[in-house]
Amino acid sequence: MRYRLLAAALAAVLSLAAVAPATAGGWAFAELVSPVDTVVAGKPVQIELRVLGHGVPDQVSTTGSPLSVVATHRESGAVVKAEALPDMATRTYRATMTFPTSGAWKWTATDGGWVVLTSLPQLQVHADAADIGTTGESGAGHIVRVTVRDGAFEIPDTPIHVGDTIEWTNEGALSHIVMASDSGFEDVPLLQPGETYRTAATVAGTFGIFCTPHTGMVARLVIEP
Ligand SMILES: [Cu+2]
Repeated sequence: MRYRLLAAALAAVLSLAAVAPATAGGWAFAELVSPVDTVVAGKPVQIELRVLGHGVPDQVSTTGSPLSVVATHRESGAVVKAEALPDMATRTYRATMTFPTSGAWKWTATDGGWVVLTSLPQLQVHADAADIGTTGESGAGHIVRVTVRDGAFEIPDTPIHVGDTIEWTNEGALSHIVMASDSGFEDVPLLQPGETYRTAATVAGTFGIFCTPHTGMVARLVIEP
């Protein structure tokens, strides 16, 4: 009896450890204040970010350190970097960025400490202004539903193919992100409890996915041709 209680207590501690933040002393996610959706290649665009303590919307704050924003062109691997500087009055971070090439870019923001490496919604850069609004997602394939829980990703056994849509639903009590360092994988930005976000499977491969602050949240996602 005593042994069983001890085992249960140990299991509880282990499950807590699995979703414990990677950095001691708290952490925060970053997100865009408003969507960035009319970007033209070669034209500077203003980016505004904010940070959410533990992913909680009412804990918007800043330490005064700039955010490092890194964007990767998914097709070529070209990288654009910027420093988003804090504005203590609005508690937001601003940067001006220029994306040289049209197409899909994935990007992240972090201050290297408290604000953990956070994925932002995939950015579609257009070749010219006339092009905006004409390139919709294909959505030709199936919808594959993945459940995000506090501590784990539940990926269905059914194969995922290029052209499919992956629908991520956060059924946990915490906020999460889903990202991979590989540019072939379209990241999922900040997902609050109950929220759903759709990404497109556009590149075949095996991707190691993770949620930065929750070190136990890792999985392997296979996208077949
Ligand atoms: Cu998480």
